[in-house]
Amino acid sequence: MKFDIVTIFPRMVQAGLAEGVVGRGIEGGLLDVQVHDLRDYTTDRHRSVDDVPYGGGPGMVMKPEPLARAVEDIRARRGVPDAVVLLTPTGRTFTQAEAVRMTRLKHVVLLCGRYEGMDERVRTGVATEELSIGDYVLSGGEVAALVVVDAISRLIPGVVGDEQSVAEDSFTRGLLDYPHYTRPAEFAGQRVPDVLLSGHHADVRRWRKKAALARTLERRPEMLNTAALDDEERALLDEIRKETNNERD
Ligand code: 6GU
Repeated sequence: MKFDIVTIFPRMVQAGLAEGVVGRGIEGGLLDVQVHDLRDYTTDRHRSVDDVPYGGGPGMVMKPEPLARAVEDIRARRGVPDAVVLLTPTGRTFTQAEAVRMTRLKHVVLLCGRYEGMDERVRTGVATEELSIGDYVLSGGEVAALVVVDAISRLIPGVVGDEQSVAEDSFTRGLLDYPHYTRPAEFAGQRVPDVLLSGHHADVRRWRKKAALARTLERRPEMLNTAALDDEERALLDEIRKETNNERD
């Protein structure tokens, strides 16, 4: 999959792409990611990417022309993208479902917003969609672009070594992940649950299912309204609800 990221902080983005799963995906040729310095698409002596807002008010606004030129250059040199995504806190929220949807795309351009905002004509004339990564404000879209590239990339077959671990992730199944343990069997006075040391695979599987459900009920109960639960999971959830009721009584 091909990504082009347009930013005023190319080194910040490059650093975030160099390590881990995304770094290996690039090295292995499964990901083709290019970072573009927005200032390379300016035409004035000061390489200006922002200007004062029409109508007055605080802060600066990102100029439309350098962004439009950057996308034009990417089209000419890298091909016509399937999506041009503006990263902004006013965008639609990026979720795991959105990441899954975007794995169908072959080429995505990511535009990193900065300052108080972006000239509205970037949204209407250059970008094809707008994404936010959550309900908080970042000082720019760079970290958000890295989040989007990471979440999509690890769903591409071969980018993460172990496909099974991706399939079992939190959110992929609509539930939070179960707790994980490794050696030692006792740490800081806390023992690993006996069932995990028992070697009974069916019991381990059931324990993990129940633990994932209990954790989801405790921390993100609204996820249980949309999770696709099988018969065993519904029965386990009833068990958990009875147990927590008994603890309260
Ligand atoms: Cl995409 N950009 C900025 N600046 N802040 C954000 C965001 C994006 N998503 C959440 N907060």
